[in-house]
Amino acid sequence: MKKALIVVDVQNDFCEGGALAVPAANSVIPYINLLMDENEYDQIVFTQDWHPKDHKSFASTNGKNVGETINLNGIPQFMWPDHCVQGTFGAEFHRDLNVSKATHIIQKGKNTEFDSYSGFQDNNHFMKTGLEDFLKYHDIQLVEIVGLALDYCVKYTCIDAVNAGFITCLHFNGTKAVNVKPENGRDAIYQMLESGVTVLG
Ligand code: VGL
Ligand code: ZN
Repeated sequence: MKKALIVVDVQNDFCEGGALAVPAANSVIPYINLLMDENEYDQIVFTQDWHPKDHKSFASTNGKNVGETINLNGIPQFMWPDHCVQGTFGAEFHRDLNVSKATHIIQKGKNTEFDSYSGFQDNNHFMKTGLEDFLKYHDIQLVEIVGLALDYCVKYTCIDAVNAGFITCLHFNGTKAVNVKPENGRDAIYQMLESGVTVLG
């Protein structure tokens, strides 16, 4: 059985001091490095939030305040601070993450009009990123998922992995929530369990 590790969005803007800092984000990095050192994965895929500077998920692009929700192409869109702008320091992987272990990188959120929490597809389910094809091409049957943020990109990546037919495991010790509302991380775990994600640790 072939296994992949998917490392979601461990980028400077989501880490301590970043534009969209996830509380205690940096604590996932040593855990993820240890997993990668076990050398038990056939593929290690990193996802990277990679937005144009005028992305429509940014409050600034729409003249809105951070925390508001707008309608974007028919679906609700939370207004984020500018983050992970292509080519900036904030979009780079954290320097403590062992990036040399990655066998493939998926960049997402590149279309100004659509946000993309999942590593598999945008939030409107309009375009796939190529992650599913990559994993299936390499005969991956099981995926383990870690990274940031539990209640956004990790959650949607896990649920799409199940729906694409992969046995899907979340490492609870390898993820942290944004918790815009304090219960968001907990609710995300329940939604993932209901969808058929196995939660480890
Ligand atoms: C993310 C909010 C906006 C994430 C990305 O990686 O969880 N969250 N863009
Ligand atoms: Zn984003």
